[in-house]
Amino acid sequence: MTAQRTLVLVKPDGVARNLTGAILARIEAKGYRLAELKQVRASREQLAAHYAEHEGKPFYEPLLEFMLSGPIVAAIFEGERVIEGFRSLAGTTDPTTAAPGSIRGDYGRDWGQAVQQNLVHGSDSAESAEREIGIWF
Ligand code: DAT
Ligand code: MG
Repeated sequence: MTAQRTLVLVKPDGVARNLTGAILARIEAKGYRLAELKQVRASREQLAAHYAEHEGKPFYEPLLEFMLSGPIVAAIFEGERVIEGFRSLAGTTDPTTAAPGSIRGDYGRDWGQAVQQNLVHGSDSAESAEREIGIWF
């Protein structure tokens, strides 16, 4: 069996704050293998596919606007249980209260736009990972 894969996005806030290297270094330091990496400007179509589960929610449009606001770094990381491992490393969705020691907990907070600016995305299941990898790579 090949190692599990996950899609990681460094969102526009992380790229704009020059935190891409620090974030990727933490994932590598935990032991996951960087398999693919690129910087992209997302299209609305890509984001609509990526965030399809959130369509219709009050934060959906602001979320897409934020994700369109600047470059994104997309990566595929590999390793045993990388999906749950990266979600743990990322921390909970709200960066204000995400645990210190996590990426969101250490680098993020509320800047006045709710929880949108939380630095990273990570797939939440094997099915999501394969679907999302197809959208970005
Ligand atoms: P996660 O990114 O932790 O998997 P999610 O899939 O529930 O969280 O939501 C996707 C993104 O949408 C999240 O990273 C930030 C934004 N978001 C989620 N809930 C929100 C809310 N209540 N208000 C504003 N933005 C929200
Ligand atoms: Mg999610």
